[in-house]
Amino acid sequence: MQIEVVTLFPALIEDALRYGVLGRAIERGLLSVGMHDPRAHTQDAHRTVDDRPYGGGPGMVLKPEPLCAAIAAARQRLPAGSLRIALSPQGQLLTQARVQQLASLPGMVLIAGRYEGIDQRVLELAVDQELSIGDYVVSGGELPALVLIDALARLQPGALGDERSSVEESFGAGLLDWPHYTRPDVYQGRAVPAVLSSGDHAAIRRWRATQSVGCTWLRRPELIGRTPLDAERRILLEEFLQQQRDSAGET
Ligand code: 9D3
Repeated sequence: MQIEVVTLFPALIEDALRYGVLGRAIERGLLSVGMHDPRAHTQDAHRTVDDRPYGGGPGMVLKPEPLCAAIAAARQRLPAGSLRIALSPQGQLLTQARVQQLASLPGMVLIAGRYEGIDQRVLELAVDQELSIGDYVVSGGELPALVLIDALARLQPGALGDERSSVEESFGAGLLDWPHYTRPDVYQGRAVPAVLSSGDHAAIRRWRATQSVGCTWLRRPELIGRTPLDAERRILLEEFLQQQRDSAGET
């Protein structure tokens, strides 16, 4: 997959691309990420990329000409069938389902805004969709673009190596992880659940599935409403809730 990012801060994105799963995916050639700075597409001596908003108010708006020129340059490097996506607080919410859809594209231009936002005509003329990473405010589209790039990198075949398959991730999708433990066996008086050192792999799988569905019910009940539980998971949830009632009775 090929991604071209349009940003006023290419170094911010490039530095983050060197680490972890993302860095390895790029090293292995599973993903290629290029940068396009609208400032390189300005014509004036001051290399102006922003201007005051029509109608007044605080902040500045990204000017259409340099931004569109950068988008056009980015697009020239991409195969047919690629999409232009702007990161914007007004965009549709990024979900794992959306990441999976986008992962099948040959490439995309990601447009990261700064200041108060992007001139509406650019969004209408040169952008296919707008995406937000959630209902909170960050200072620009660069971190949201990195979030999307990272999520896409994990889905490229070969990116995760042995660590964990993305099939496993999408299988578990919709539920939270179970709790994880490593040595020592007892830490500050708290022991690791005995089942995890029992060597009984069927019991371990069952404990993890129970914890996964139970913790999701307690912390993120709305996730369970979204993907109804199969019969096995309903039984595991009943078991989890019964264990909860039992241990509440002891205290
Ligand atoms: C929504 C707040 N805006 C009106 C007061 C001002 C504003 C704040 C931050 C306008 C743009 C930005 C920069 N944010 C992004 O470009 C952005 C973003 C975000 O802030 N939250 C979640 N997802 C995204 S994607 C791009």
